[in-house]
Formats: sequence, structure tokens, C-alpha cells
Amino acid sequence: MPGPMTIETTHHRICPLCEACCGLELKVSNGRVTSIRGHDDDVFSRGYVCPKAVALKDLHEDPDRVRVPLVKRNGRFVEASWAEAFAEIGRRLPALQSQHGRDTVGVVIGNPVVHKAGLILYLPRLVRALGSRNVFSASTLDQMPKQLSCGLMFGDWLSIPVPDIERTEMLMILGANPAVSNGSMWTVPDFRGKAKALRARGGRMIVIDPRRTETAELADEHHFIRPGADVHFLLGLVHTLFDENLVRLGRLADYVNGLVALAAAVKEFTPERVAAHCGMAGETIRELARSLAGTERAIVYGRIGISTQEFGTLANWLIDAVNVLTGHLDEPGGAMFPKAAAFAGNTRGAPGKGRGVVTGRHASRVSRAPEVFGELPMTCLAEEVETPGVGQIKALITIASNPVLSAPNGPRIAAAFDRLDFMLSVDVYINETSRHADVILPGTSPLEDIHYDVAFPQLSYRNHARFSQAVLPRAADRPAEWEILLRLAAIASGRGADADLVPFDDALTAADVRRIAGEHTEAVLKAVSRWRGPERLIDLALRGGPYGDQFGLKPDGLNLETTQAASAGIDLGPLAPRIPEILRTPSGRVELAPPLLLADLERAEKRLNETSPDLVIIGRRQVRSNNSWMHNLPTLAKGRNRCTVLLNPADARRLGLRDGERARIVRGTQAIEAQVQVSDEMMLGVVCLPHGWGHDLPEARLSVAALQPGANLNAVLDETVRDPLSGNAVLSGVAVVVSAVG
Ligand SMILES: Nc1nc2c(c(=O)[nH]1)N[C@H]1C(S)=C(S)[C@@H](COP(=O)(O)OP(=O)(O)OC[C@H]3O[C@@H](n4cnc5c(=O)[nH]c(N)nc54)[C@H](O)[C@@H]3O)O[C@H]1N2
Ligand SMILES: Nc1nc2c(c(=O)[nH]1)N[C@H]1C(S)=C(S)[C@@H](COP(=O)(O)OP(=O)(O)OC[C@H]3O[C@@H](n4cnc5c(=O)[nH]c(N)nc54)[C@H](O)[C@@H]3O)O[C@H]1N2
Ligand code: SF4
Ligand SMILES: [Mo]
Repeated sequence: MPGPMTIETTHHRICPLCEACCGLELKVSNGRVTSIRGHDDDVFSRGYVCPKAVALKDLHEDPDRVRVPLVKRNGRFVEASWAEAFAEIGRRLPALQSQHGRDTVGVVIGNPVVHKAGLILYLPRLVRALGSRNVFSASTLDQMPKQLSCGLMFGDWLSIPVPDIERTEMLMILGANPAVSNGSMWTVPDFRGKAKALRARGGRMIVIDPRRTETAELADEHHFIRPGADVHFLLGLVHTLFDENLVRLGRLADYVNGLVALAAAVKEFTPERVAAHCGMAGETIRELARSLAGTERAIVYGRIGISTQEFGTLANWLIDAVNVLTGHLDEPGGAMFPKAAAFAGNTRGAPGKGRGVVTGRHASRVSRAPEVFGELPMTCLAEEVETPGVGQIKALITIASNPVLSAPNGPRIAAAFDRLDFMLSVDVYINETSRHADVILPGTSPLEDIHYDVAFPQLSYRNHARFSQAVLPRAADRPAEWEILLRLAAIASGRGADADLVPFDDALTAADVRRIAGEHTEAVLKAVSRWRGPERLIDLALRGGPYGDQFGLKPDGLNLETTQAASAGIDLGPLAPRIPEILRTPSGRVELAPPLLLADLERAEKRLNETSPDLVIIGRRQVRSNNSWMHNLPTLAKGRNRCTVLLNPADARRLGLRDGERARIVRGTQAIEAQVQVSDEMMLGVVCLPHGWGHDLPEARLSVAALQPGANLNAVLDETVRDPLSGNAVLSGVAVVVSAVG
């Protein structure tokens, strides 16, 4: 209860903890957050929140959170001033680059970057200033296959269709658990409520997953599938559509290339032939194809279970191919393209045609893995540090990234970090990764930052624009995260650790504007002259965007000021059809049969004739967790041990394991242990462990997480396999041996 002298203030902030981007209402008294709840008037999330939102307070107040720069002296972190920390970086980083070349610095970019406007908007400046090809990110542990398949089909890396859930009659979900994850590559607060509404209006929801998940519990039907066999299941679906004459392109008929090539490519993949490999009945595959084709408004949606496998790009492509072939792409109630108010590549340039996407502009040094979207696969990171030669990584910058727990063969990555000449982490904890750093620069608490979602409106179930002001002030001497990245860019570009950032930022922004605005550059810059930093970039993007005021030409259009004034956000309406305007392929059509993908089908064909391993492992997400870094927050961490290995009862019997006992999980020379939880929600031959645990490594400062450390799933995953097209890691369906401990 606030006392008589306390002034309580109310603040609105987009939750940065997952892709649902819920609008929060926070109360603050005497500089402290006193309550966090859903913002009922938020035009996009309408009051929904999950239990994680309140953990923002824990995060802000966490005594373990790093608040001042740390520099390692004689193997121990000591506190330093910002000037000292930047000076240390200025002494060491440029020297390594001039001695060994620009590629000697690697950059590793983690998931929270996409949830912090300052980080995502200023990262490109740092990467450009470093000039290194050794850029790695969580994208190749996650969605790169989807980005590549959509890039090839529609011409832009982020032209990714999302389910129009509020108007559909049938939703088929593969390899996603939005009831727990709250949706991904699909920004959809309150998935559960929307799924219930779908069923209440007579719609049908089907889940295809090796585990009967929380989402499956909400659905009409659940079918088990062998991990990694989705490509074969989907080939069977597409085969059936052609075989049974169910293909209906509808409005897209005039905009599609490659129909005949696709029909030919799937000819041999009959449902009956792929069925055993998928662990499904051929008739089930045919029936699902008929239902999708026969339902006026239907969607196939796939997520991380579809991407983190060897056939990730093929499977993601086939999902959208099914949506096209059944007449459900770009139609209300189908899979539709959002139109974001700012930052979307698919609203820039001439509509309807473009340069498309290319991969392999360069390759990784050791494995020759092709560059995709300007990045190299995260699974190549360790070998690039370990292997001597020109271009070896000798210095590393990690930004909001914890690959020791989040990337396959984390122990190898940890060992590689110890060989670096210099490592810098921009992070909020001393954790499994940043403990290896020579310098840690602390990021800000999200409550101290302004926010605008740069990526997620491009993936939202409904169009909207929302801006959040900082909830709490930042200490006067603390740089914002964008200033940290900009100062690092100044160091990397030879301006020195104490460069004046104001003219540097002005010059970089002017150069960005000039590329787009040409002769109008001065006028555009004048129009946004009241803003600096990320706000200026947001104002530029909003005003030049599809709903923008066009710098005064359309006075009713959006700009930063009007967006800021709308504390509940601005609703920009339901998704609307965008083909052909959205297309940026060189042909100006949807490419149904990109040659790169057709050529890869041979691998899928081969796999059909190989025997599947006896036992494979998959991951799972949990409501009160988020990848590797929220286990130190008391409200989320409390309760029983959640890092349990799920086993089907028949597998448990066969392996002599009982509920509550400890099991050893082994692959090659790596082994972990976890408590057994027997459950018929698992498919036979599949075990399941959550990722992001393993907080028992020395020198981390995570006092709460260390109490229930759990086991690192990624210690037993295999960094030598990946999807060859996208470079994505294989985090699902990896063969393991499980036995009783002792
Ligand atoms: N086996 C298996 N592995 C997986 C997955 C899986 O399903 N199975 N999922 C993969 C996926 S989808 C992803 S996205 C990756 C995620 O893996 P990462 O990209 O490594 O992200 P996190 O594990 O979330 O770690 C986030 C890091 O950012 C820091 N951090 C948190 N907030 C901030 C902030 O505001 N500022 C700064 N500067 N730092 C911050 C944290 O302390 C932590 O070090 O994991 C992948 N790994
Ligand atoms: N609470 C919570 N929310 C999160 C996160 C978190 O860690 N915790 N992480 C966030 C991040 S970074 C991401 S990327 C998203 C991910 O969002 P989702 O993709 O919805 O996440 P998961 O719950 O991992 O769902 C993947 C599903 O794929 C299934 N699966 C595994 N292998 C296969 C396979 O081979 N085929 C098929 N068909 N299914 C398979 C798994 O059993 C699981 O149900 O979640 C985000 N939201
Ligand atoms: S679902 Fe939860 S964690 Fe995700 S944005 Fe909403 S409140 Fe935050
Ligand atoms: Mo992710």
C-alpha cells in the first residue's frame, strides 16, 4: 500500500521477455516497481500477460545483475569505470585486428538483442565497423531455415507469413508449442485464448509433434511424428494434393512459378512410402491433405521443431508450399503477411519485384559453410577459434548471448573461449559464457530503456505500432546499450575509446538516410532533427514507412511523436492480402520450386532408406523459463526441479528406469545426468529435456540458478551436423544412449 507521502506513477511498457510482446502496466513508487500487470487497453495484447512478466522486477533488482563494467585482472573480475573499461578494449581489440586482419574478431549475437531496440538498431553499425566475416547469432540455432525458405519463395528474408488465427477454421501446428512459448515467428499474445476461440466457433486444431504438448492438449487432434521426419510428412502432403487433384491456387494462380517442377519433385514421395519413416499412417497423411484442401480457411504453421533439424529449410519451404497449393496463402483466415509500420524490407523499394536473396557470398574458413543472411553457422564458432591460420578468431565479442548453454557442444565452446587473446561480453550477468570474458560491459535493465519492436510487427497476427518510454531512470554515468555499441564501433573504426559519439552518430545516420533519400537527405534529416540515437532511427523508419507521414507530405500519417502519444499503441488493422505488392523475387512471382531446394530433395530421398536410431532426444520449453538466462529470478526459479528427462513408459521399462530416478544421457564422449519423469506424452523412442540449464559451472555469478542447476542439454548435442542450406544447428532428434545412474 502506498503511504500518504508516496507518489505512485503508472507506466506502460512492451514486455521484452518473449515474442508475444505483451503491453504491460507498471506502477512505480519511490523509484521501485510495485506492480506489473497486463495493460487492458493495449490495442494489441488487450491485457494478456504470462507469469514471466512480473519477473522484470526481479531482473531489475537482482543483486547478481552486473551494474558496473568488470575487467579481469590476474584471473579475477574487478570493477572498473566505463572510461577504464573502454580504454582497455581500445588497447586490445584494434591491435589484434591490425596484427591478424579484420576477421580475427568474431561477433556472437544472442536472442535478447531482438528485444532491445538500442541493441538491434546499433548492432549493424558495430558489425560494419568491425568488418569481420565471423558473425554468428542465435538465428542459426533457431529460425534461419524459415528465413531462407521465405527469402527464396517471396524475395525478402523477413517476408514470413503468419497464421491469421482470428479468422481461420483450421490450424495445423508442426513443431511448435505456443501454449508455452507464447508463439514464435508469430507474435500472438494469448495464443491459448485465441485457440480456444477457434475451437468454440467450430474450428479444428491439429498438432503434429513427438511429444503430446500443452498445445496438443488444447487441440482436437494430436499425431506423433518421428523427430526430423517432417520433411517426409510434408512431401507426402504435397504429393497427395497433386495426386488427388486437390491443388487450388485461387487468386495466386497468376503469381506462381514452379508448379510443374514441384509436382514432379514430389512424385515419388507417396504417403504410403513415407509413413513408416514418419511413424504415421499413410491414410492419416492423405486425410490431413484432404482436410486442408477442403477447408475454406486453413493454415499450416511450423516453428522451432521444424527448423532445428537437418531438413529445416526443406520442411519450412513445404509448409508454405502447402499453404499456397491449398489456396490459403495471403488469404484471410490463412497464412498472411503482416505490414509493419517501420523497418520492414518488404515495404521498401519498388513493390512487386526485387533482387531476391542469395547465400554463400563467402564461406566459413574451416568447414566452408556458406554465409546466410550475412552470418556463419553458430556450430562453426568453436572450430574457427581453435583452428590456426589466416582468419582465425582470436578475439570475440558476445552480445546478450550464452552459447556455452545455448549452442551444441557447449563444453567445446567453453574450452575454445579459454584460447582467445581477448573476449568482451556485453551482458547483464557473469554467466556460463561471460565468465570467460576479459571485459564485461553491463547492459541496461529493460525498465531503464525506451523500446520499439523492430522485428516483431513484421510477424504479428495484427498490424500495430507501439512505443515504450523508459519506466525508471538510468544512472547518470551509465551509457545506454546503443551508446555501448556505438562506442565499440568508434573503437573498431579507429576513432578511439574517447571519441565524441554525437558527430559520429550524426554521420552514420546521415549516411543511412542518404542511401535511401538521395537529394532529399538534408530535408529528411531536418524533419527528424529533434531526435537522437534510436529515437531518431525509429522516427525515420515510421515516417518513411507504409503508414508514415512521409516527412510532412501526409500530415495524418505516423511519426514517433504520434506513436509515443498513444500509450495503448496504435492499431493498424487486421492482416490484408499483400501479393503481388510484397514480392521481391527477381521474377516478381512466388517461387514454388527454388532450384536450391529441389536439389536438396535427394538428401531427403536418401534418408528414407536409412534406419532410424533407437532413441533420440528433443528439447522442451517451460512457462517459467526463457532459454538460458531467467533461472536466477526468484519468482520464476522457485518450486521443484524442472530439468527432468521425459521418457515413454515402454522406453523406461526397456531401459530399467523408474520415475524419480537419475538417468545418464550420453552422446560420444559427453554425458549429463537428469531426473527421470515417465510420461506417455512422449513418443516411443524419443526422450525430452529442456535446454538452457547447467548452471553448475565455476566462476559464474548466478546464486539463485546455482541452487537448481539442472543439466545442459547442449552438452550432448552434436555441433558437426547442420542443415546444409541454412547452416542451422540440429537441436532435435539427436541419437543418445540413456541408462540408469549407478
Ligand atoms: N538444445 C536446444 N538449444 C537451444 C534451443 C533449443 O530449443 N534447444 N533454442 C535455441 C534458440 S531458439 C535460441 S533463440 C537460443 C538462445 O540462446 P542465446 O542467444 O544464447 O540467448 P539466451 O540463452 O537467452 O541468453 C541470453 C544472454 O543475454 C543476456 N541478457 C539478458 N538480457 C540482456 C539485456 O537486456 N542486455 C544484454 N546485453 N544482455 C542480456 C543473458 O545474461 C544471457 O547471457 O538458444 C538456442 N538453443
Ligand atoms: N516460456 C518460454 N517461452 C519461450 C522460450 C523459452 O525458452 N521459454 N523461448 C523463446 C524462443 S527463443 C523461441 S525461438 C520460441 C520457440 O517457440 P516454439 O517453437 O513454440 O517452442 P517449443 O516449445 O520449443 O516448441 C517446439 C516443439 O517442437 C517439437 N519438436 C521437436 N522436434 C520436432 C520434430 O522433429 N518435428 C516436430 N513436428 N516437432 C518437433 C517439440 O516437442 C516442441 O513441442 O519460444 C520463445 N518463447
Ligand atoms: S507472454 Fe509473458 S513473457 Fe511473453 S511478452 Fe507476454 S508477458 Fe512477456
Ligand atoms: Mo529462439
